[in-house]
Amino acid sequence: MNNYYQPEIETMPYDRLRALQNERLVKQVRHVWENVPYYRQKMEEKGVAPEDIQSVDDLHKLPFLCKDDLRKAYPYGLKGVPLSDCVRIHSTSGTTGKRVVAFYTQHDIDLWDDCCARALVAAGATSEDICHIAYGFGLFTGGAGLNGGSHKVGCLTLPMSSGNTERQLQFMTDLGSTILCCTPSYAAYLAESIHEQGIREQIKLKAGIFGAEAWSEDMRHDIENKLGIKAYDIYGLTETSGPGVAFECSEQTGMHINEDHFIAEIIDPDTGEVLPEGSKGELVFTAITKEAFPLLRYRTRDICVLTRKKCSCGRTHVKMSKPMGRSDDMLIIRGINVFPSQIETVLIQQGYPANYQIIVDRVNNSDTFEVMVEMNPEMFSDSLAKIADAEKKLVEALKAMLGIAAKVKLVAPKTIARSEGKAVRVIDKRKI
Ligand code: DLL
Repeated sequence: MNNYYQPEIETMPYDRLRALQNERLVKQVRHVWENVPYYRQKMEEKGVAPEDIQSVDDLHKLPFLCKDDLRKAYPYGLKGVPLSDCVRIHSTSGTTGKRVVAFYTQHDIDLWDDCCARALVAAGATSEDICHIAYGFGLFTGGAGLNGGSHKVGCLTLPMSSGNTERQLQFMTDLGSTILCCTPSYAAYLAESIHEQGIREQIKLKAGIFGAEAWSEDMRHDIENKLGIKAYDIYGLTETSGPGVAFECSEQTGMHINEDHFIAEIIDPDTGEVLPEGSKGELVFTAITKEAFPLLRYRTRDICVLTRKKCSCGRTHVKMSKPMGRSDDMLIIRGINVFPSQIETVLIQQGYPANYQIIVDRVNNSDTFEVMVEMNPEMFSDSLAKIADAEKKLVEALKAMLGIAAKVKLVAPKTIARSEGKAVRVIDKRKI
């Protein structure tokens, strides 16, 4: 039982943890230098050689990597091993044109599964549990990551994937699922459906592991009350394997970062300067054990705070706060990454002026997504039916680009407020 709690690593004293990180970092920098010409060139441009990196204290000497580098190096430019050693890829959701593609060796998958297993164990999972995974399976990392973790813990694993709520509820009640893994918005939706159908008494859930998008403490309490469970946060990104980079423990005051695999830094997003512990800034990760996609100093764009305050659970790994926002303009709507530039591309392709506004809100714990678009002056005299038709076409084009549905409203020319400085393209009313 609980055989994936790894106290020798998870409660390791700080000095031993640092020694382990130093050793792994030196080895990883050498691996990247020898096998990733794209990053080697970045190091050369900065005048850094592998010998300059002897410990975590030298990390700041290395160049950053950001999403743009990943797009430039797409698809193979940041791969650290021959393709024949890779066993899988995953990819980010809904980005423009080139997606981010991450590669995995079998060893990478094993370590990733370990990280997810730790998250499950921290939420109370044992081999007695029935783990219901309603994150998407496929290119998205959510389903595969928690699936691997659940196997390691020895839970009976239900690889449900997302959607088909009726089937989710049927299995949940018939098989007696005890742990639910999905996005917080889907958890809230499932909770609503359970209430509507009056089947709360037939549900045996005790814990939920929810992540991949921002969610508030209010939302946590709402889900916990409706489902009678404890709801735990989990964090990760495709570029660093997927979920399980960090996870909540029983204290529920931040997520422990798996520091034996990832070194975390907080930087000033404008200057790149490394900030002291406790400062709010952009989270940067260096993966020190990944073989196939070994990213060094990857800028996540997530804004948060790190703390090493003693945790009552006994784990010593640093804790990150819930992400408080992003330092780029990416929105996460119903779990899908959306960039305003994608919407602009669709509008221009369809012959509209780039005068638009995106309005995102959260109603009954579910994201609403509306795009207001100024019509062309010549459309202004069109019949209502013609305008409705044009709106429908835009809805379809946006769905094809983003992978999620938006409500589209065509408005009269010059009705969207102009700004003297940067245009206000996004109104995000969600309270997070
Ligand atoms: O969302 C991986 C994941 C799957 C995490 C399942 C947790 C559970 P991406 O699609 O690459 O990967 O999106 C990564 O999602 O940079 C954050 O902005 C956001 N994000 C992930 N987890 C959380 C969380 C997965 N717990 C991006 N809270 C990240 C807030 C989160 N935002």
